Amino acid sequence: MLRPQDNARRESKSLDGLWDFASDRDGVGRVQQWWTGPLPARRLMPVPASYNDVLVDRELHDHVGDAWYQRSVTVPRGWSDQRIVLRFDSATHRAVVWVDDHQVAEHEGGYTPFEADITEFVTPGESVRITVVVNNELTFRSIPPGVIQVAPDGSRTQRYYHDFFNYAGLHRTVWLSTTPTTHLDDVTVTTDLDGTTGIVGWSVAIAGARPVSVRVTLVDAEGIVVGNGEGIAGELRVADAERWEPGRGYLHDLVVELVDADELVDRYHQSVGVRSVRVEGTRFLINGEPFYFKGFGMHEDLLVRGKGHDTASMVHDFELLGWIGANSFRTSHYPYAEEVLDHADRLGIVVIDETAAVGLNLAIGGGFFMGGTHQTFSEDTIGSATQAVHRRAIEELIARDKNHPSVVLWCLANEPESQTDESLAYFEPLFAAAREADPTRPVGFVNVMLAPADKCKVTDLADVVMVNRYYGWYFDAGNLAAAERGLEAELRAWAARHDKPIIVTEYGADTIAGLHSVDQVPWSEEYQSEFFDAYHRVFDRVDAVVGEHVWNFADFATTLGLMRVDGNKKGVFTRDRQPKLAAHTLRRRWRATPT
Ligand code: BDP
Repeated sequence: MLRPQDNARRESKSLDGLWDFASDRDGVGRVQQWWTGPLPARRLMPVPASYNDVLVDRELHDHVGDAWYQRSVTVPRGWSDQRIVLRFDSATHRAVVWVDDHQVAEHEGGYTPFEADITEFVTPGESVRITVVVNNELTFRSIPPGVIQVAPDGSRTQRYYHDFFNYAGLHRTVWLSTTPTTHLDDVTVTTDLDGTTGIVGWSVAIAGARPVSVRVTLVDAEGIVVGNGEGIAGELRVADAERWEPGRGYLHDLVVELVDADELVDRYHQSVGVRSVRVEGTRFLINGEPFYFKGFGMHEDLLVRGKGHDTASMVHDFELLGWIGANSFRTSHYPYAEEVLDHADRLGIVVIDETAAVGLNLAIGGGFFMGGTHQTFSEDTIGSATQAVHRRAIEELIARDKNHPSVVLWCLANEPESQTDESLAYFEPLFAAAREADPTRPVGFVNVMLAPADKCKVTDLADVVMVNRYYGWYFDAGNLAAAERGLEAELRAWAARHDKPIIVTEYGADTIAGLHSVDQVPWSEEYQSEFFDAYHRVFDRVDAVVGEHVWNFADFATTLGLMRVDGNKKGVFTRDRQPKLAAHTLRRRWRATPT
């Protein structure tokens, strides 16, 4: 599946803007077939945005179930004899789509795109009604998992095992687009380096009946052709290739064309960053050079829009990453909008790309609302059905993001149970699926504090050790000397057990902007800053540590609870992107070393 594009053979039209919207509180829309006419009790809702915080409506904020979107669109009159495609960049967490009365698509998973060929249901120049039902329920069969509690009065509350608000809706652009009838269905690019020679491998998938041949042209950023090839798969060798590097997002354009004799049938522009990624012993190598990750775990989280993508906010967040000296981030805890990866590609920011598998651990959170002990991996909880959904989520993530040079590492889950035989059995096939889908990038997952080096079984499957640690916060809160000792002992234990690079993917302390103290008082700005200093002293002493990702870039929304003060406050920036004291601490450290 390729993204919509405008070129000599393809056109696209965004369907962003105001849509009709109705939340289906009583769950009757599917039975009453709401797609067959105008939505009842409709209001207007912007796309892209989460629907939760846009309107002043507490019930909608906490809505559990279906929500309906609808609009009409006139199909451009010039789109005859084309294949017409309707695409959703995301619909969280699952959706069914109708064009007029025809169901055209159904998709599970809130953070990856899906599309439908709607050519047979539309007429260029005429208008059609598009209806989407988006469902936000989390269960043991979804990624991420959750439980819906039903009160005696029948009202439903969504509970979940992760620490960010369950925003839902149409978070990203909806597209109408064309391709020729015989068209490029997919393009896969791989890159490597042989000394100063860049190697660009390509392979394409073609759909349609017309006999065509494939021609590829590699163009550098100055518009100079640096390679040519033919065939559905092949390899270009570029002498003295300009490389994509951390801090320098040099991009080539691979122009892929389908031709029939001299006629151009289809064309697709695929941007390419020529770089290599390898893990050797405890080193993470980009272009053969050891890379040290400096940056954050982030969230797609904005005032009003929730998880809705916003270009201005995205550009500003990247500016702040540059200001503070970060060279990388993790898409905690789900795949981000593709526009974010495009921007990382352009700027040379390195990305750890994560699935939405967060909260596969009933020891955390389970006791909070279910009482008793519950087995994480079992057919009654997270079992083979979840595993199938998880596997599809991994495959869809890799299919979507495989061509982004910024992505250097796949992260299959955040803090799952990983110390049991059941967890090993659950993850073994998922690691295999990721490696099959992409043999070129390392694969890992993020380990939780409950499963240290001598207990964790799943890290054996990974290329990189990734750990989230909260010494000085959830353990030894307020005692940074103890935190420093505990952290160092643990990281040394990981280094002794695995000959692999270690990335500390989370460390952080909740901090209320404006709260100050000369003592080491948790929640104060000084505490957050000194907390980071303590961690950094340890990282600098443990050679296998090749990365530090602070939790979190900015404060973000969560569910209500006594552990949270109007959300999670571990941001180095506030939710409206003002720096806390620790931002300056990080800036001094990160800008002191080159990218
Ligand atoms: C970690 C989770 C992250 C949380 C963080 C915290 O990976 O999602 O937000 O803890 O408690 O366990 O702040």
